[in-house]
Amino acid sequence: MKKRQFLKLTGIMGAGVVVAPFMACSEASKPEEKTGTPEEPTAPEAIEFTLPALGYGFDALAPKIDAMTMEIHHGKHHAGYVRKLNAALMDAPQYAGMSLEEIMAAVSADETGVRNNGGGHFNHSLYWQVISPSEAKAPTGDLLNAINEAFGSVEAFSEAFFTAAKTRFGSGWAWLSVGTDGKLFVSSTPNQDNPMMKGIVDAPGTPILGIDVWEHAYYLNYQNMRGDYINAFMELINWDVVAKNFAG
Ligand code: MN3
Repeated sequence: MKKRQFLKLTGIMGAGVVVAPFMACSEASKPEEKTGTPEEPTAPEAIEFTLPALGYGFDALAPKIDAMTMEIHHGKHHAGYVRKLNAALMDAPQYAGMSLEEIMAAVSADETGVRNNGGGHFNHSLYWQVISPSEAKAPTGDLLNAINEAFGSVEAFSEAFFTAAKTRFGSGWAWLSVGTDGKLFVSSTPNQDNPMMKGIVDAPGTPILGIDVWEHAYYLNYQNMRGDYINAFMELINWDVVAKNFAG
């Protein structure tokens, strides 16, 4: 934010031809000094989100999700959301000091930069975790009980989740979330929206499992066969992580 305000200021100074030449000269020299120090970590209003490490190899989920898809998805798509979120927050000082979760809860529909890129960062951070390599291939314990209570059976949950992901028109996500009543529910959202965005979505809640159904998540391996990707994803789900999200 400081840098952008500074550039605006120097733009005005540059346009002001009435200022004395020595002033214009000294102002013009400052942007070069600034570019020598790209990081300003000590600025109190600086909000810098970072790309979380994947925590496992790009090929760890192959062949269900191939290494190139993982590398591009994490290193290009997710990284891009983080970068653009940080840029959007430079113009949104009302979010200073907030966690990503707090920003999601507060963002409004017309704040497209924070909505799309904050959502992109939140959603992908969850996505990498819930498909991390694991031996836990089915829900157990309290989570199993909650699934049975909400859906009747794991099979019925799987069908609801699959359908939500398959029928999401265009780009978006499908979710398993804990609702405000404490019960589990399945929903889907367009683009990078998520159930945390209580000012935007129809069904607010805390997502504990999410599948990305943007084509970039599966097209290299599955082309137009979104259903095959969803089935592969569901076989990859790390139910230990989902249970931890549920408990948290
Ligand atoms: Mn994605």
